[in-house]
Amino acid sequence: MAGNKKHLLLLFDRPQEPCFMEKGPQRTVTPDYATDIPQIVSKFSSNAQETVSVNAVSTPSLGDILELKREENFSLFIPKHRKIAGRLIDIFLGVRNVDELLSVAIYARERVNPYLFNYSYSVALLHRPDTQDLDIPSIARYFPDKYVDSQVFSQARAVANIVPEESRTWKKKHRVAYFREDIGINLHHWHWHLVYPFEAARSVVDKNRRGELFYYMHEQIMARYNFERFSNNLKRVERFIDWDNPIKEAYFPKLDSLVASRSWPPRVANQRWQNLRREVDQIQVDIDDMKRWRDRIVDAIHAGVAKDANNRDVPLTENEGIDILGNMVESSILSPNRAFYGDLHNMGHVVTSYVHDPDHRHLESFGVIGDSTTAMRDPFFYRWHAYVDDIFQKFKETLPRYTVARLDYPGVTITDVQIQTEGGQKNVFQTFWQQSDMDLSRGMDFQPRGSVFVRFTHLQHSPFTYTINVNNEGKANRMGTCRIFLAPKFDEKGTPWMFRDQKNMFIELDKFRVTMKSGRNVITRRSTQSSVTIPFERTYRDLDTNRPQGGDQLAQFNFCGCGWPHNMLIPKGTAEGLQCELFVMISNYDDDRINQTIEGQCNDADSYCGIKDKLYPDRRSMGYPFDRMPRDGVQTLQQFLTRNMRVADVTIRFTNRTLRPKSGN
Ligand code: CUO
Repeated sequence: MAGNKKHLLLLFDRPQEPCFMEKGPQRTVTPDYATDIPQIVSKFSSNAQETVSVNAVSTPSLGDILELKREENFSLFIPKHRKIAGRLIDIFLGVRNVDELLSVAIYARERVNPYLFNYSYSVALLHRPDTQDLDIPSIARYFPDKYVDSQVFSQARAVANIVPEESRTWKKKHRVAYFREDIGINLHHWHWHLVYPFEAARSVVDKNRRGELFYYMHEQIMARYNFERFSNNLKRVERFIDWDNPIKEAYFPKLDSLVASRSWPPRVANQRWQNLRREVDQIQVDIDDMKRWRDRIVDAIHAGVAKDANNRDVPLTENEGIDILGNMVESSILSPNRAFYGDLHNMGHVVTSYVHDPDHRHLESFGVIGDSTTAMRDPFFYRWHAYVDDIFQKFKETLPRYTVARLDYPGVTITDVQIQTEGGQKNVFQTFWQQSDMDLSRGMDFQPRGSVFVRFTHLQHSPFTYTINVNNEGKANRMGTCRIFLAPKFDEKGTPWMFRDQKNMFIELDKFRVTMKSGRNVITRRSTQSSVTIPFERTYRDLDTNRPQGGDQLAQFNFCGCGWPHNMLIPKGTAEGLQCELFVMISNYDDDRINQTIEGQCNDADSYCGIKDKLYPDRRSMGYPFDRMPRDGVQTLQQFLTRNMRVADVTIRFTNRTLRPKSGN
């Protein structure tokens, strides 16, 4: 049969295997484009139920894209890699229609490094007008080696060879690093960077407020990680500020790369950042370069003005400054002057990832922190991002404080806030462990067909409902934005917070529009509706078996895969109950509103991911009202409150029990 849109997705399957081997549930085979090896085709495709033919097209020149060998690892943080990824994306964006894309993609897939292919192809499918309705499958299914302990694969291979056609399930041992190594969290982070690349065609990179969202999404990761640390009697992460000092944290990934056929390099304790001289990656960076970039950025913050390449002023204004700064620090191609402000955050990842082999004398590749797919596993990721966040906070400290007038919603008073957990007590969140199964067979190259399930254990919470009582003193209906945040009630010493510190601990739980009639209103909202999360099924989606048939459900399913995994919405808490403060605010919708239609768009995790091809759906600064220092005289959260805000004392109670998978496997 002729190729069609859905066949484009088959090219994600079994990334190391050639196209002429069967892919997908129909065991579809596509020709090995432009190489003619019919004997092998017939040998491998004898079971195929579907064959796709593709049109001959003029083949693109792949040039330096081929310099990254198939067995090497790929990282967007490495300038050479991101340059060739940009070229490949442009090739995929440049072909005229779906038929040609299929041909060109098959041609490229046979030749290009599989990680590079997967990344560039995903970005292109997300951004081409004729393919953006396609769902990009979860990368964990195709490159499970980036998420799952290496032992699992040797077991999977051994058993898969003995019982070829049955589903097989293995238990994966739970580890203490339940947050850092959570598959869903790492998938969210990968997907976020897929939606917001920092280098590609300008039309792909230049999204509304992307520099600000880089700041905010990573600020929330830090707040969430610190919350988990509090749940385990640990202090907040210390930012990595003295770059000449050794890195205390060791990290041993225990992952094996199935594609690169080698393990990820570990980092032993007390390594120091070194100047990089890696000709093979075309990287030459000195720690002194990093220090110069840092100083120039800090100077720009203090001056309130950056300089572009022509030495013209780029003012860091109250509303847009954070966006410009985000692009400078990350950095993205939107940086006002990349030569001058450099590539600070990205190079922090790179320098750390090569700390074991800075001049390539051992021919080693980068560690997990050098790849956005795996970076969040490394404890040092949080020390580096704590540093990066601190730069943004320094800038925020220079901005005007919110006056009462910019916080209040005259005539709107919240009189009560509570949460009710299903089958539990009022104002108590319940957390526990849950097991789930994921089919890895799509990533198991050259293995017999049939499902290969891995069982993994992750954090979970009971569903709950917010109930918010609001009084609208006006005669007419009023619209507002309800903003819900959560933070620990006490600092690590057990003393009540100063507002200036607690504001950075608040994690966003939800944000939604409300209409209030005159008089008393009771607003209820379910935890599963959260504007920061996507449902568990979508994080781990299997496009073939979970896909709804049509209608509303299908539209929901088609929303993008970016979003915090829902099972990680509530931090773990403690057995005795971690005391927290639940903050609810209703702001005036007139000051929040963005005029646009978003129907059919990917928007259910818009707080952290924005909305595809649309404006960020909230006019306020991201993190409002906690993104500024407090007004004069405000020391505590209680003093910060205006009538349209309310705080409830809540606890998070963790029970050390493990629920079996829902499917009962
Ligand atoms: Cu997401 Cu540093 O930006 O990993």
